[in-house]
Amino acid sequence: MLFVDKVKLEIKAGNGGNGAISFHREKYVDKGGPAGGDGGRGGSIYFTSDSGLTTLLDIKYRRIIEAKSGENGGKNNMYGRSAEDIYVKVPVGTVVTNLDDNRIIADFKKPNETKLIAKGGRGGRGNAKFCNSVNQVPKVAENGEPGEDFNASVELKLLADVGLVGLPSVGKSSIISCVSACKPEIASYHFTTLIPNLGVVRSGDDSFVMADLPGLIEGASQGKGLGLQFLRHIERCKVLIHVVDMGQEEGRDALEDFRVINKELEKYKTILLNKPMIVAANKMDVDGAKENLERFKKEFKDYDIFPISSLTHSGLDALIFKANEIVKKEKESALLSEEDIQTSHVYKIKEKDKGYIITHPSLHLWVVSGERIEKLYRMTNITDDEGFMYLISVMRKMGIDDELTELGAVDGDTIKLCDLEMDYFS
Ligand SMILES: Nc1nc2c(ncn2[C@@H]2O[C@H](COP(=O)(O)OP(=O)(O)OP(=O)(O)O)[C@@H](O)[C@H]2O)c(=O)[nH]1
Ligand SMILES: [Mg+2]
Repeated sequence: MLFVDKVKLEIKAGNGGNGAISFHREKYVDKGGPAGGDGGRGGSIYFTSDSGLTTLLDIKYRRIIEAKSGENGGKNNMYGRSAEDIYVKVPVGTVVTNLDDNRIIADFKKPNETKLIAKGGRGGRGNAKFCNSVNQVPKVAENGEPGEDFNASVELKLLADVGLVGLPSVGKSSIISCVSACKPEIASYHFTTLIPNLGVVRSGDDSFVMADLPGLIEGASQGKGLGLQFLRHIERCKVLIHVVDMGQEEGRDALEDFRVINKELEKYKTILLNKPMIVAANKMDVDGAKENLERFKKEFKDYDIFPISSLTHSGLDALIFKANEIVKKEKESALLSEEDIQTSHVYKIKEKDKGYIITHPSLHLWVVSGERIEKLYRMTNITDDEGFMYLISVMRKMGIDDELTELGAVDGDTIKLCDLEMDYFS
């Protein structure tokens, strides 16, 4: 069974602080050295999977998750303070996709995994860092690197590992409410549960997803009651816990109940009956339950039977321990087949990225774009001549000048980089 919950929002990591341009001013020193400090790092955004959560409610109504920017660098080599990182808790089964390029950024399969979702920008270097043997008084500093910023879809995809099956009112919802944070409606009338409920169950260091399903009745495989619609979901569970009412307060017979449900499962698809099944003999607190259990055990010797009471909470640990054991085993064999598939992956060798692209949209116009060059531009403080010269020199080093000449750019042509327009001179 797949339960999907989806939230769309913007994720914005903090920008790096700008580097400072400043010089030492000391009374008896003629020309002080450069002393502009670096900007601080912008805050990053991390998600952590938490087995205590089962929904995306915590972030459902947020438009944006945003981290603060780093502080700007200061005089006297003062570093700007870095911003704090943000940690957001999400349930196991959460998948984060960058909607701008449709890339899956993170897929949380286990509890307590922490993954970087958006990286904060690096702080810009202050002018002290630009001092070298040629330029002793650099008037250039970097702006902070922008933090990653994108639209994301955060989806919760829970696949039930264990399904609770049984007749109405045998106590399926009561069990899930005892062993997980899921709190469905519980009542003495039949078909209290109309839609499946999912809960995350912890067992030692492991956790698995349990589904509380609507009750099945005789004829469910033919569409009677609510059964049919959900039988299909049971197919995807790894383990079934068949809940039987040993109290028999409704005048039913536990043995007969068990046969009826198994027959419906088999009629729907034999594969359902071939799934690992354990029996939860519920309502053991009721008078006469022990006698029924003895009869049941004699009749169904091949099954693992766990006497429990969701009223007194007895026997639940052993049941969950066993269910977890089987889930783990099933997951391991599923993992093996996943690995088989992965070996057939084709790995692409990444082409060496030169960091820019030149296009020539009209006669005297050349446009330079690309992630690396645009980032350099955004990070260079070009309000100052020296900053501008720095940008030009890096562009030259990257080979942009040579390539423009090769492509046929002539003196006086316009070179456009983001919102900056420059004249070309060879
Ligand atoms: N005495 C006793 N009563 C129980 C126990 N477990 C559940 N009940 C009662 O049995 C009734 C039905 O419980 P539910 O958990 O709603 O049963 P269900 O199997 O989810 O029922 P549907 O959703 O209708 O299929 C409720 O009145 C519960 O309080 C138990 O261990 N002992
Ligand atoms: Mg129920």
